[in-house]
Amino acid sequence: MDRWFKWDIVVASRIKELQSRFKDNNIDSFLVTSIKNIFYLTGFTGDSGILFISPRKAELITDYRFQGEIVQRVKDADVCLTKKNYIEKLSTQRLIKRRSRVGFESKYVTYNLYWKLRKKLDWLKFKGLDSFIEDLRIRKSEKEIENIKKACEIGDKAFHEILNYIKVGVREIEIGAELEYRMRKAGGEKPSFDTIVASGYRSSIPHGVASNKKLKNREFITIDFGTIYNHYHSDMTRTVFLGSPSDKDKKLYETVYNAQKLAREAVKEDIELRKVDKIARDYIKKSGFGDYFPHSLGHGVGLDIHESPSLSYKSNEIGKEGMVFTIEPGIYLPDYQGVRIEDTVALQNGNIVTLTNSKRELIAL
Ligand SMILES: [Mn+2]
Repeated sequence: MDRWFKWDIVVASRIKELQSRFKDNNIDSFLVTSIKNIFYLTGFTGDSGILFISPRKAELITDYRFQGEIVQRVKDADVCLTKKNYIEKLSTQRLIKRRSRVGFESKYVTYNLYWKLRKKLDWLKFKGLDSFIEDLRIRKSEKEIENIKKACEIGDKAFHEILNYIKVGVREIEIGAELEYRMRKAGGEKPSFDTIVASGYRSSIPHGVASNKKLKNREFITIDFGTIYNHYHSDMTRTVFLGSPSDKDKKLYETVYNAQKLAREAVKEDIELRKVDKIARDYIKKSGFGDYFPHSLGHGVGLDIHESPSLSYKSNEIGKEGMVFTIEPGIYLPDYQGVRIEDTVALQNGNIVTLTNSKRELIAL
């Protein structure tokens, strides 16, 4: 037995926007299988289901585990709770029978699922689109930015609290654990990714996940972390110093600090994002560290920790209202140490708003 929840359809602006793009993509319907994208379009917070979008309607097929408040919160799609296989259930729907060309998320549909779809929905032609929904996600609403901002504030607070904790002899994993615990206590759902705490020689690895290494005097400690609030991620990196830094250490830090500042100051609406990357990169090059900044300047942040836009020399994207992304130059000297400074920023009302606000000047503990 299936159970239906049918609402008076007021198709949400997001689903409506997708429907308006059917024609240009040469499709007459779209099948959403990524659970994050289903959440984005309907507010569904269950962890399994499929969403079928026809030119005028949307139907979410899921199961009884999500009955009750999860289903009640879904907007702009009829919901079917079924005991059948989702694809089988979908294949019997009137909504899909009349369609002929369905788009699907080629980035997420597995080879197995693809063949199953072709078999069960054999009257349809399938067209893989790799960023149909992601193209919408790139520009955030005010509410989405608020969630990211809140996640960033939780990170700032936790970072401030663990500064007292950073001492000679403490292990990197202890710093990471303490930071994650404090973010949880402040309302963060879980870490955005495996917390990076990389001290001394390990700070010259761009992504050194917290290890058993003990902190020593005269070391940089790179801490890169974030949390999730209402499904939205934060991302921040600070590099602190234990003891008193040498002139070489100071120059290393200052170079990254200045490059990050120049890049942040350059962000504005309609700028080519590749230019922002270039500004930071040129400054680092001019300072003599050109060979030691091996990654791109930044990435979009939202429902995923890494999403569009990208800030790199290859980027084709232009800064637009509602975009949220990181600015994170770093210099990693092999057999020495490294420094990275990262903030999450938003483009709002034509201006850059920095959402992570922990002190950026060198903190020597
Ligand atoms: Mn990042």
